[in-house]
Amino acid sequence: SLITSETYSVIVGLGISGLSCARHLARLQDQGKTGRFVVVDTRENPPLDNQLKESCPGVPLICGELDLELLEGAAEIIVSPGLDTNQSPYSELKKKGVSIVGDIELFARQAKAPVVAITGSNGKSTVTTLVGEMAKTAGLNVKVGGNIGVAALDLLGPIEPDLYVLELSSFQLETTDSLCPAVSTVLNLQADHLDRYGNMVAYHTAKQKIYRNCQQSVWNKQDMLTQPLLGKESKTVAFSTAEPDLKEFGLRQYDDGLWLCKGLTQLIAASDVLIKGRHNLSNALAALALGDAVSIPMDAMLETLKHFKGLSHRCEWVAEIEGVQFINDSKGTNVGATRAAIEGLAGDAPNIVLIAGGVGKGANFSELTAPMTDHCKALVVYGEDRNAIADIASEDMIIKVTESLESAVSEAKALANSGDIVLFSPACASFDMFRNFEHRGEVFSQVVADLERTA
Ligand code: UMA
Ligand code: ADP
Repeated sequence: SLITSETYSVIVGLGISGLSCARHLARLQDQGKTGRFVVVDTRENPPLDNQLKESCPGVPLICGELDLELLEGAAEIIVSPGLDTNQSPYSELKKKGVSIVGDIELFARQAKAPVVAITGSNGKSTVTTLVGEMAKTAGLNVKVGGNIGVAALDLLGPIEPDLYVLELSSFQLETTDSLCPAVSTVLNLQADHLDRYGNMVAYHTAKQKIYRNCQQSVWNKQDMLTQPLLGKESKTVAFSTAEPDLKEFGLRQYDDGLWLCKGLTQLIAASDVLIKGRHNLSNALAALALGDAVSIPMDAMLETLKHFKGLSHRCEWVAEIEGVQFINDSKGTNVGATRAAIEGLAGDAPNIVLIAGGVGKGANFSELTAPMTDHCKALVVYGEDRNAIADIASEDMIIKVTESLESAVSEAKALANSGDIVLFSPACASFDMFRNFEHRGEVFSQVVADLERTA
């Protein structure tokens, strides 16, 4: 009946984004600003159907195989980021002129306050949270969300904040056209999601979209793929962990140690930044450049860097058992992240026992060979792509292939001596064995806690 009677839109997917889109359209409906809509999901039991019933009573939900006629007749289709719009049926629908957008497009049409937009292969959540904390320390009313787990549309309310800080995935950027960020950044570009993109070119193109219509841009001088190709007319500032040029953010060595600097100005000693590892200094510099671009006062930003402890599941210290440190880096979901974690924690001699495994998403693991050879004494693998990871380790390294994360942890414990680090940084997605990276990290921490009790 929907099809013949009126214009309507279809939300595809009932995960975190789909639910936020339904709530948003329901609000607009109450204000008489939009027509009817329906939610569909290819899964028989989508995860959030109860929440939909509760918060949007009366909104129809259709599960299972997609109804193509329903999609074709829609004024607009709003797809969840987990769905690939370059595949059937969306690619054909696009050719027929059906508008296909995502949740960030709906957000962009509504939000008025300035937006800090952050993407990249790694460090997004850390930088997004940091910029949010910096704004809070400065007394601003700031809302933080996006790919970080709080849907952007759930940030909207009756009163506009002073600032939005959004973490955006390449998937979300693909389906967004109206966003005009006050400042945008691509933090870095390392191979990820190749199962969906096929090659780095398509992934690069999606990430570059963040610079479209931005007023200012921030990019990583050590990663040329992050340089804005779109939005060339915008003001741009670079950051790097090398010595900065005049208006750039970077690191300078002084007699009393390494300092984070803007041009020639010393901002804060690296030793005063609480989050550790060179990758985190890079994240801190990016956050400073972004905050500076939207005029967050420098003293508030530096204060934040002194106290920000970092996020859970990102190189997070879990326990010390018999002199061995256990670190949970479950958010290390690609090769670049795991490489940064190894290099960030490395000691003078190889003292890391690395636990890795899961779903490799089409990645080439060989980029881990060199950092493992330099800094790891053993490798323990588990999960779907365990053998692909084991294959790239150098021959003289101790390698254990296991069947579960539980046995991987006990093997790792047996291989580590006092002074060593057991680093859990999977370099893979988690969905072969876990709900998500948080669940995976919690299981790791639980297994370590059990070991600690019996030690
Ligand atoms: N799915 C179906 N059928 C459907 C709809 C979804 O099978 O009809 C499947 C998808 O293929 C996917 C899963 O359901 O495997 C979840 O996808 P989704 O698009 O419904 O996800 P949401 O629950 O809406 O969560 C999304 C982001 N997830 C993805 O992009 C896959 C979350 O990022 C994000 O926090 C949330 O929106 C709020 O903005 C997670 C993520 O893994 C953390 N992101 C990727 C990453 O960071 O690498 C991009
Ligand atoms: P994202 O949100 O992009 O996944 P996070 O801030 O959650 O990024 O960090 C995820 C993991 O990526 C960390 O646990 C660490 O291993 C690695 N990482 C963090 N920052 C960087 C960086 N700037 N460069 C490379 N790897 C990084």
